[in-house]
Amino acid sequence: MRKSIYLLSAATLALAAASTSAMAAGKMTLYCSAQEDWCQLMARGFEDASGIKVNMTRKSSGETFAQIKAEEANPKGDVWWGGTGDPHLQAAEEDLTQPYMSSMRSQLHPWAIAQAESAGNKTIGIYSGALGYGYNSDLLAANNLPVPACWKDLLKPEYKGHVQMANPNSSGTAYTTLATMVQLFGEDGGFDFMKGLHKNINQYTKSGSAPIKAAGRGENTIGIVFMHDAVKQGVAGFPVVTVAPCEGTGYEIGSMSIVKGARNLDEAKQFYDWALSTDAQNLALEVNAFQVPSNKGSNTSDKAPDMSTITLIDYDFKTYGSSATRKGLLQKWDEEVSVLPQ
Ligand code: S7P
Repeated sequence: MRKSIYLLSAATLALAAASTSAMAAGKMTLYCSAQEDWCQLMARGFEDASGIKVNMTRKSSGETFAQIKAEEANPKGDVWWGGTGDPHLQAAEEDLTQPYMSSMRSQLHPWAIAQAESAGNKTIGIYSGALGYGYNSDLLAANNLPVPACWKDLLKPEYKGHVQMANPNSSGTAYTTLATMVQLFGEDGGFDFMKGLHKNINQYTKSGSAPIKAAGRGENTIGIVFMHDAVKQGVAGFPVVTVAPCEGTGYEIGSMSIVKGARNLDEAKQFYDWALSTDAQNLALEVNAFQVPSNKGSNTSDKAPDMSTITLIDYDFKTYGSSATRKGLLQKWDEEVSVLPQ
C-alpha cells in the first residue's frame, strides 16, 4: 500500500515537472503559407531547436491574409511564415502585423532587407523565386501540342482545357501572375491576356502549386506556378519541364511577419530569429524547396532555377503589395475575367 502511494506521488511529481517545463518552454501559433511538407519541417525544426511547442496551420497566402484580417480584433496567430510578399505588404499597410528588428538582419541579402524597409519593418524576406510554368511532356506529346516557350503561347486555341492556375484571391502565386501580366503588358494588355488565358483554363485551384502537382500526376498538361515548384515535380521523377517565359517574368520575395497583438510575442521573436538562420533555411533542401534563401550563408540547391539567367521584370512590390492595388486588381479579375464563359 505504502509502495503504491509512493509510486503514485512520484508519477504525479514527474507529470507536474514535465508540464512546468513545457510551460517554461512556451508555445506559439504559426500560420504557414509555403508548401505543407516545408511548413511541417519548420514547425518541428523549431520545436527541436527551442523546446517551444508549435501549433501550425497551412493555408495559401491570400487565405492567410484574409484569416489574419478576420481575426484582427482577437488575434490567434503569432507568426506568419512564407507565402508571397505582396499580401504580407498589404497586412503591414493595414496594421495587421508589427515591426521587429531582428539581430539576424546583417546576415541577409539586400532584397530581404528592402522588403522589410518598404513595410516599416513589419515584414522581411525569407526566400525568393521566379514565376513561370511547367508542362507534362508526356501529355503534351500525347495530345500533339506545340512546346510552349512564352506567356503568349498559352493563349493558343490548341491549349484549350490544358492550362491550370490558381485563383488569385486565395493564392499568392496566382496574384503574382496577375500582377506580372499587368506589369509586362500594361493594365489593359494584362487583363486582355488574363481573359484570353481564361478560355484555356480547365480549373482555378485554391493553392498555387496545385496545378503543377496535377501535371505531375498526369491530370493536367500546363501549370502556371513558381518555377521552383515545377522543378520540384521534375526532381520527384515526374515528366515535368520548367519554362522561364520568353517575355520575362515576375518574381516573389517570400516573406515572414509577426501578427499584431501576438499572444506569444517572445516565442514569436525567437521563431523569427531562428527562421532567418542558416540552420533553419537549410532545412528547405530536405523537402526539395528550391527557392533562393535570404540568409547569405544558406545553401541554394544546384537544382534551383538560376535567377541570373532568367529575364526578370523590375517587379514593383510597393505598388502591387499595396492594399488599394491588390484589392483593385482582384476585384477587376472577379468582375471581368472569372465570370466570362469558357
Ligand atoms: O512553397 C512554395 C511556394 O510556391 O508556395 C508559396 C505560395 O504562395 C503558397 O501557395 P499559394 O500560391 O497557394 O499562396 C510561395 O511563396 C512559395 O514559393
